[in-house]
Amino acid sequence: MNHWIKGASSYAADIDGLFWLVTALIGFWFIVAQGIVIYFALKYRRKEGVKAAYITGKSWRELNWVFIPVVLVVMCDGWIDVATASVWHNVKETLPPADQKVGVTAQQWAWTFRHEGPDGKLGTPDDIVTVDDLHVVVNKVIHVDLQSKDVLHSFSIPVMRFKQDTIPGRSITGWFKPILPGVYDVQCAEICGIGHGYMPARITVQTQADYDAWMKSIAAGATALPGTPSAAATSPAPQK
Ligand SMILES: [Cu+2]
Repeated sequence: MNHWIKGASSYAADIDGLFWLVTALIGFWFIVAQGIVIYFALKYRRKEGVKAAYITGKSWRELNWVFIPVVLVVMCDGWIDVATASVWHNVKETLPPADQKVGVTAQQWAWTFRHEGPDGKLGTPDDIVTVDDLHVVVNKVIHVDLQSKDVLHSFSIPVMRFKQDTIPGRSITGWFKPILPGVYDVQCAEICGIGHGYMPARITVQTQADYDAWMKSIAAGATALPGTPSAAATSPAPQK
């Protein structure tokens, strides 16, 4: 997976592991099922002088063509469930303490990001507010407080393997820990209107020193959106 989309968060490798497990199991059964269909289609094709037989499917020998694959596939399903449980728990059901909090507001068709200002708190007048330009510090646990102004959007950072819907009227907190500095794509992953394809953003993962320098460079021109304190500061409940 890393060959196509870098894994840049602490849990990216776990998500990729699940992706490959599911792909391998589904791929295996796809090849087996298609192979059997093609084999039988050729083996029992129309032949001169051979009459077609009517198969009732009542004998155990015939029923086993259904039951045995069902049991095997359900076992594979259980395998996926067990492998998924711990990753899901880690990514979606736990919320490690935040090193940095970011407010994310989606709207048709842009992302507004609110960064903690010099006071280290979110939802205060010194917040650094940007549009389509998110900055975070590498190797820090980032809490994102997701809100939407209008319709459903989905906040997706493919390299972080992070994706979470934003829902009008709700405040949803998610987390990721970036481990690779760089500039990466942020996408809306939910059709949200005619401009859906035009709401790309970027995330810059940088060292603390670079982040501080960036903060300083834009602090002079920064503005805070009035009257909308972020819920990230007050509601740490993880969302499933
Ligand atoms: Cu959108």
